Amino acid sequence: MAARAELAALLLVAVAVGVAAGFRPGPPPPPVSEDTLEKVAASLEMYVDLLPQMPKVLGYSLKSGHPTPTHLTIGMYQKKWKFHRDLPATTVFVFGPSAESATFPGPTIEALQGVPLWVTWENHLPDRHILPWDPTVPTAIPRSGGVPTVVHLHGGVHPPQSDGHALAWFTAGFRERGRAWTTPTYAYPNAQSPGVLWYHDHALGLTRANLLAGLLGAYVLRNPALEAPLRLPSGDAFDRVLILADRSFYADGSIFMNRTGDNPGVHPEWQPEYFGDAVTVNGKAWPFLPVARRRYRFRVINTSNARFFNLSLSNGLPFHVVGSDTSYLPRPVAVPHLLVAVSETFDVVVDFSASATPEAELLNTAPYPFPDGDAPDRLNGKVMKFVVEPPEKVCDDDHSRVPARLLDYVKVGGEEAVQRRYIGLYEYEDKATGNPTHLYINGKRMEDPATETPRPGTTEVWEVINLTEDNHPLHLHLATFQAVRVRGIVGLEEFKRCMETLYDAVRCGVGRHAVGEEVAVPEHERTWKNVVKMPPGFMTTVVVKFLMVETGRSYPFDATAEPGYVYHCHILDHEDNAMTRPLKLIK
Ligand SMILES: *[C@@H]1O[C@H](CO)[C@@H](O)[C@H](O)[C@H]1NC(C)=O
Ligand SMILES: *[C@@H]1O[C@H](CO)[C@@H](O)[C@H](O)[C@H]1NC(C)=O
Ligand SMILES: *[C@@H]1O[C@H](CO)[C@@H](O)[C@H](O)[C@H]1NC(C)=O
Ligand SMILES: CC(=O)N[C@H]1CO[C@H](CO)[C@@H](O)[C@@H]1O
Ligand SMILES: [Cu+2]
Repeated sequence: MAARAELAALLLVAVAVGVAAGFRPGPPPPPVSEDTLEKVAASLEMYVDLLPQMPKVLGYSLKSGHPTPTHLTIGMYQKKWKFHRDLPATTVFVFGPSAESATFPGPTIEALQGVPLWVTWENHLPDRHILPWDPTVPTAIPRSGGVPTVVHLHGGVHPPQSDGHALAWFTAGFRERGRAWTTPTYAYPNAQSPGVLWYHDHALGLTRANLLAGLLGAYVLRNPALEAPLRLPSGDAFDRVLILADRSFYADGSIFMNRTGDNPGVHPEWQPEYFGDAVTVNGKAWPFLPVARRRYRFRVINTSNARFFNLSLSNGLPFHVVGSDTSYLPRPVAVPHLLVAVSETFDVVVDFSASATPEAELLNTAPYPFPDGDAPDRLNGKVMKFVVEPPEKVCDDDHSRVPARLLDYVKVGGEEAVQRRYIGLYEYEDKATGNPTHLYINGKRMEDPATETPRPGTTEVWEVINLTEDNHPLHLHLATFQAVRVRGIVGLEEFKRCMETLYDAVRCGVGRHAVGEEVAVPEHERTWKNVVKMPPGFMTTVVVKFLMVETGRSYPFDATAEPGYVYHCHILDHEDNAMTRPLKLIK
């Protein structure tokens, strides 16, 4: 098979480069079994650590009360972090204004719509990685050691030079730089509407390891003039970011990442999906938060490598979803449970005044891998606990509300689309083991020339066809998009065989095949998103806007500059190997 021969050649090159480059693995880990890892997680008593509030860094300065643009320097440091009262401190890679103040997750950057922010991201990481990585997946491998990193602001609408292209990586002191590197200082115009974004590492082939190590943090964009009239719960105590991440730990506190690939002959270390036994929120395993009998706003960000969360509250309180990814919904939608894909975010209000119980556990029921994998167990089926004040302490100074209407953006439309593209998601298996070896989009590698080349200011329709067994959360940089139709594929085997030969949806008769069962897009996902879940065996039609959805106008910067953007699956283990393609806007 051509793809296989090509892959083998690629691997040989990667291994040769790795060896020649003095590829430095971390120190060998102690041997460990799945049982031991589960025991470590099970030994951690739930709900003993208070949910941390990450430090806030202002992305603007207040000169005589007037917000003005500012320039921040945020570094990446190796340090120790306590994930649980009873777990020894863990070595992590984390963001912070200084080594002392760096946290897991990093500080929450608060920016204002219309006030640009510059950030110089500095790499202060040591020569060796604390986690395994695999030189046989396309990877940034510096000649002189060090940990390559580059920062992507997820959900950000910003110029390509500031997008954190996978090949714009750099090592400590900018000693070595990837070939797409252009600048140490990133510009965030903050022209887009208010919402929750998050920043994280995006280095070629290392994203899964760098995020597992802790290189991630929240970025909240606000617009008081627009948002204050909504009267959603506000202020640091009542408007909180919840960053979910699953991790497995060795008994000595170190983060566990399996060093043995499922197909060690092909990829000695790469595994198709990372699932941790412990669920952490804001850097603590199963924390608790005392809450008053009033409304709270939670901005839930799923930063797990591969775990989906199907969240619900044990006392039956609903989530009033007010936004998803970086956009508000037109009106709130109350749901009893919330399915959060990797890197997807939901902005919800919970009203604890209605709680019939003194406690509310945040539970997870999503199978892993999603949707056909194992059911969550007594460990990863729990996320955190809210401890509700007694009923006699009803809070009468809660002036917040769940408003009837939120914010509006340009209509989804779709008729104005200038281009229809078919995007096929493929997984390749090792014939002998049946285990996945790699995943591609449209059968193409990341380094193959860009085929998705939209023009700024336009709308396109993308038909995303899942030919694998997983649900892949697709993420586009720069653009926002939303699913308008999810249709089953009939005659799947025939269609799949054809697609794996021709890689051409039209010639494979997509019109005949994508006529199956139609699944409704949930109401709370009908807004401008930057991650859309792509269920397997379905063709999902998405309308993609390469423009500002607030105004319908094109971008206030040159989106066609080098090095361009990317789009990819946000299961990090897939993204790294190599479900990623360039997204190059053209004039
Ligand atoms: C690591 O992966 C290998 C290969 O899939 C597997 O046999 C082993 O059980 C895994 N180890 C743990 C601790 O999960
Ligand atoms: C999420 O869990 C609830 C039960 O808590 C279940 O009814 C629902 O079907 C689940 N959603 C998905 C998408 O699996
Ligand atoms: C986070 O997203 C990843 C990828 O979609 C998914 O595998 C994981 O389950 C999600 N976790 C949460 C907490 O939503
Ligand atoms: C869960 C699901 O529907 N998975 C499907 C994804 O697509 C592949 C091939 O198209 C099917 O085999 C899976 O069943
Ligand atoms: Cu994927």
